[in-house]
Amino acid sequence: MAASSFALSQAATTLSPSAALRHESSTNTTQLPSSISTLSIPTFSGLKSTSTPSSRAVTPRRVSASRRHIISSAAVESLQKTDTSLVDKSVNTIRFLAIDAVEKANSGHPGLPMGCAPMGHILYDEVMRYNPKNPYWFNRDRFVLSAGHGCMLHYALLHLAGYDSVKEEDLKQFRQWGSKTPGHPENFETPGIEVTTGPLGQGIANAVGLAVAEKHLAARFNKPDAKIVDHYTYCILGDGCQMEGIANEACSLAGHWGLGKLIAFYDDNHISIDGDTEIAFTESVDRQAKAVTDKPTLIKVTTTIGFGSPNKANSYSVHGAALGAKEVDATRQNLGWPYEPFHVPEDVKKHWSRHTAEGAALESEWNVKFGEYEKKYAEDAAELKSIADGVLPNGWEKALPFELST
Ligand SMILES: Cc1ncc(C[n+]2csc(CCOP(=O)(O)OP(=O)(O)O)c2C)c(N)n1
Ligand SMILES: [Mg+2]
Repeated sequence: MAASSFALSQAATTLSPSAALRHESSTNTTQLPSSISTLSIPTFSGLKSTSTPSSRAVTPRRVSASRRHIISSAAVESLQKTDTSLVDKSVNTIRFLAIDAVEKANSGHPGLPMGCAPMGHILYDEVMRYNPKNPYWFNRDRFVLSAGHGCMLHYALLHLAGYDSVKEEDLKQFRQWGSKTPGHPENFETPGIEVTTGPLGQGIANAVGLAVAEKHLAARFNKPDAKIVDHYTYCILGDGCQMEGIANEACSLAGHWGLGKLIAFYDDNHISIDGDTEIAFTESVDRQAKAVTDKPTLIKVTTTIGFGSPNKANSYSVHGAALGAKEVDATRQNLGWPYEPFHVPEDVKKHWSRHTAEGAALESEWNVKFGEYEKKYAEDAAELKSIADGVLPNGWEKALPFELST
């Protein structure tokens, strides 16, 4: 086994195929992390499982006859009509916002958002705790799209969730100079984007950094009667991130430090920029998978890149180029999407609108908690505040090994 796959395996657990394929209502609440292994992924979504956990654990990734069969059959699979449930519609809204923005810009990466839309949907609609009207709320869950090229996924999610930074006009300005929706995510451009990503592997390394910050602050400031630092870090990483050494180094540390509140999803679509990953990447990244709560979690989700596109799904041609008008039409036809570009159906809008009130409630609940903490532990509260605001403590310059000239 390659050293790098060992590093990732320290952080690994996987969904059982049966859990991954079970279709449950989006109204189910998912407790994390103890029941993360039962997180259900809707079947309509383009997610599929290609092997059992035990066979995955021992089978190296090579172009086998069965894999070739999967590759050739997946385009047929994507021809299946989706059902008309609201979640289905909502997931397709994410897909078409990405398709339309890339089409309008005539550049970008539609394949990842089309394949990962269900994952993103589950995270932003069911799992994560955030306040769209205050992207900087201290105790929010963090999300990092390590495969930054697929950023239309993140922009579409922020848009649906109600972030003011990504309005319809911003989606229409995707990849334009000075827009809020650059071609790779930039944390200083777009409130809601936590980390600038683009160089593959950097995002997961930053996610490890965010998770260790959470763990450190929790250890430093939480009290037996007041858990004020308490949030998760989620990350989606792709094949390209897995190939980068830094991902393995960072995940090795995450495993060593036991960052149990780091949950990463590996978009295992076996396609990268130039073709099938089998041509260059045959590691088994989920070896020794085991569900544990004192270690970070890596969930391998097998997806179809460009899901829904009848002629381009499951191929590198959908990785980094607009689908083209003809294929966009064919995809609209295939997924039963009658709407004009950038349209968000009313019922989908309504479904997502609850996040504004829910997010505000989450933040004010935390504010009350912090107010109580402040009364009991004034010094700690002041220090945490200054850390959160990026203010250095009085006398910080005295710790420097040289004198500051003014
Ligand atoms: C360090 C680094 N090397 C190369 C690139 C250029 N690049 C952008 S996306 C990509 C392929 C990524 O493949 P994958 O993660 O499988 O994404 P998918 O094709 O599944 O969307 C490459 C090589 C990059 N962004 N960063
Ligand atoms: Mg890939």
